[in-house]
Amino acid sequence: MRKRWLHSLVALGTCAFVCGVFAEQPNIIFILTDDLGYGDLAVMGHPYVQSPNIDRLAHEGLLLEQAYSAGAWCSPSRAALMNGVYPAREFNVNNWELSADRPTLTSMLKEAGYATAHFGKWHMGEDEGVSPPAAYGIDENFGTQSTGPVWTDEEMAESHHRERTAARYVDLSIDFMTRKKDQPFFINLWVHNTHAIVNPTDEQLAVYDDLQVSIADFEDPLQRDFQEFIAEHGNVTNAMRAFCADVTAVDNEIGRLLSSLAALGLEDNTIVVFTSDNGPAPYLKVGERDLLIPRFEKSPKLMNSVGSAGPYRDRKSSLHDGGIHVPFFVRWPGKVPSGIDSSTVFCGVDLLPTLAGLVDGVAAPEDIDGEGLSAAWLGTPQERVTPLFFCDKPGWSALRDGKWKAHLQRDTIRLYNLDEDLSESNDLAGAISPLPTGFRNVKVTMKSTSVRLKRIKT
Ligand SMILES: [Ca+2]
Repeated sequence: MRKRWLHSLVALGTCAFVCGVFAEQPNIIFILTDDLGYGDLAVMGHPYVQSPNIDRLAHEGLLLEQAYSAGAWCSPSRAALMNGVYPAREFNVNNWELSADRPTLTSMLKEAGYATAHFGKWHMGEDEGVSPPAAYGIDENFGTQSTGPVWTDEEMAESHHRERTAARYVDLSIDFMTRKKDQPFFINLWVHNTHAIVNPTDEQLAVYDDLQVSIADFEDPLQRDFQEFIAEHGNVTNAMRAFCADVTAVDNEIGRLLSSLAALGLEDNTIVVFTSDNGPAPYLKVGERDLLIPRFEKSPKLMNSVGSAGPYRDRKSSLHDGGIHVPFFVRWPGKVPSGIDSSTVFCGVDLLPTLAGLVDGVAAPEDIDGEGLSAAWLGTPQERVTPLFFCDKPGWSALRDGKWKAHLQRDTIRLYNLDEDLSESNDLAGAISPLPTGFRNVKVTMKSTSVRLKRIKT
């Protein structure tokens, strides 16, 4: 695991501003996967997955090793990417609607002259009367879990529908950038892979016909998960074949997108960002099957995920790193140096202000939580001004400040040193007194924000 062959970051970016590289507005393609874990790509150390196209993005661009989603599950994470605000501050957990009162990445870019599109899963408001993606400055959109336009019921009933969606979204993206190539454009390509149901076609599955899983190939936290999985299902190989096939399927589609980008002559002036909205999904045990929603009832095993959080503890819905620490790559040839930045702590809330720092005529709102980290993208690692805060449901919040990560659950505080304890297994809260600077008021800080979220919920 973690046998990465990327070389270390070499700072090349010092002339970026001086040389006037922003004279022409860059296009931006933002690829968001769904429930893809930190360890679920070959470049991130997965022992079986074949992901050559996404890996190429990482190799040609910058890999931010300390990158987080702002939420531990889909909706809050996505809202934060769009408006740069912590989910705990104002995300409406009653109807999952993205705030219509704030500027978003797309509305700001549209105002700056960009053609804007969203293709794929939305999941920031789909109830009747909720604002559609078009209300957020998006010129063209198509996908799911919004007030439209979306797939028809007939299309969704087709065999392996979910496994064919990425191809449609990439078709739409290619068509959009072909028509808009003479003006700056922004595309949200938010695919469904690798969210359950993971049910690849025979053709997609054939890549992994010969795969046999050895759980010793994975980090300790996942070995324990797999032992439980095997105890219930007999083996983990079939589920792993399906999961790997789902990653490779979307990788093929991303390869097709990148080839078209190059064929259009747009590769050098396009920022491509790749990440995931949260960690790998948990698998359901026998006693939890009553939680299955109707669409999974016929195939409960397909609800399960064998995605990998690498060395990190827990999975989706957890504020341990396994739920929120995600793969994150940025490619911008000639501007963003290739390599690994292992020190800059980046979060989904930072995407809007960071991109604002790379596009002329766009200024991030002052009252957001994200920090502009464009200098890190251009080759100079940055320290955050404020600690990262996580809270997307009542009763559990977390802070990350440098190497320290603190959790507050109910009245209990736990503290971990991530430099020495990636799996957050050695609680130092009782051993260190006083707490490190920045955490002395941690209870007050986290509780006050948690209380705000609780009020929204009720
Ligand atoms: Ca998700």
